[in-house]
Amino acid sequence: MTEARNPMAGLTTAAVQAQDSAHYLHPFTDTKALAETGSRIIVRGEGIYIEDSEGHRIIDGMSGLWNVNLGHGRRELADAAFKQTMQLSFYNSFFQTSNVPAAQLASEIAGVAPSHMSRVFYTNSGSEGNDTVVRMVRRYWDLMGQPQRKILISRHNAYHGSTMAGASLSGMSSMHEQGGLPIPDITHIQQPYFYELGQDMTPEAFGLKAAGWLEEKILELGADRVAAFIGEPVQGAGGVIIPPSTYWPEIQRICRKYGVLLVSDEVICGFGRLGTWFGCQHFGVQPDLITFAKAVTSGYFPLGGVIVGDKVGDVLVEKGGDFNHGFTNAGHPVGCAVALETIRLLKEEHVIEYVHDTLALHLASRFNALADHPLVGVTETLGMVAGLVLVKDKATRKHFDESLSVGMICRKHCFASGVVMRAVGDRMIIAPPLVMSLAQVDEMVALIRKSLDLTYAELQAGGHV
Ligand code: PXG
Repeated sequence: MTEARNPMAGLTTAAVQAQDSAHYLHPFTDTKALAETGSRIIVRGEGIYIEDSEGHRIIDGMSGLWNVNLGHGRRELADAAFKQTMQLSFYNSFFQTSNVPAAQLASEIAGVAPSHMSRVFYTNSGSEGNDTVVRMVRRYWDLMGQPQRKILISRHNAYHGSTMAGASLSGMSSMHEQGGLPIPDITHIQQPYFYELGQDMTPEAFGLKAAGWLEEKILELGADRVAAFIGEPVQGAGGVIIPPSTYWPEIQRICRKYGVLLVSDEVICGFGRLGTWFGCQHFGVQPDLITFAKAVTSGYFPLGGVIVGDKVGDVLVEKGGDFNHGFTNAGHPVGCAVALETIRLLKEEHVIEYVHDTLALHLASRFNALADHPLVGVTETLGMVAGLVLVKDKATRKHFDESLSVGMICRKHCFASGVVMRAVGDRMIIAPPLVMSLAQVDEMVALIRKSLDLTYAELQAGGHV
């Protein structure tokens, strides 16, 4: 039997679950609670589907974790990794050495990034990318003779990673409570969440108002102390919060007015998710720095980094001397080879054009039709991200009692019905692969509707609706 046909290594599901709960401390997980239910063991992926150890085939509605944009099991990506491993499995970039894929990839990324951005700093993850951002913007302002510009402004309910700086930039109190965060000189403003905060405003007016919170914060702190503003074009882990179209251009105007650097965290939006190479291009803004990770390799190899705009890059290079920051695996040749192949496939198969011109429109029409469901307060989509809010009462937008964990009930029914959806409180979200067929979108949305029906039935049985 080949290994592919024996993905359980001869073990039963229960045996793997026992190893898992005894030894594997999962990220963002209550280990004790998980041990009681046991993990779902995923053993295979093909295209838009994953399969668990009990043989259930499930649509991967989250593209792994917002990263497997080209779908599972692409031979071209495996071959690229294999070939590069045999050619040169690793060499570092620290001591005046480089490798072919790392140099080529930096050039390719500069080619697809906005035209004023020509340099790349590599990391292994989005979190390390954002740690790099913090160090890089502070270094920039030191070199500019303004060392007092140290503060980074982020937003509540943002997600920028789990390292000390990443978690500090993240606007999640549950993270800040653990570990004495945020670190100094990181502060937050309110998020541009129209459905919750827009009240009777138009989306456009609300977008301007929400951007205005940045100006208020800059003035409160003193502009000469503010180094940068960071935001995700669309907040992902926060529940697919899509800002009104007026928001980002106004944020950019404010940053420029006060000389504050603009950082676009594109760990989720980068490499095609919104139907453009980067989310900032959809919203029409030119950031000074872009954080990327995840889909740069379609999730086949851990790789991330920062794309550096020339305003910052020229200063770092011309005046900077050593930048005393970097990771062993920076520019890992195998990861860079996989990323090069990912970009080649995105281009050759016109994936981003397909998302922009066809797939996202189809997803929007099908997903937005769910708004007629009695549980759904609102639906929102942009590119290949979509979210809906589960409400007790559509007219008054009344939420369910938090203790019900209605999102987790819905998520359970999604899994059982054959589609992965992520629950963020009572927001249900998807970010499916960019290579779906239109028929697969229909199949996925039908399964979501079925799961909503099952959730409704369960809530009704419990007397909650
Ligand atoms: N920035 C953004 C915008 C992200 O979404 C990171 C940084 C950190 O990247 P790394 O590679 O260090 O994880 C992310 C990661 C979720 C979820 O529950 C989202 C992420 C990670 C884990 C869970 O939706 N995004």
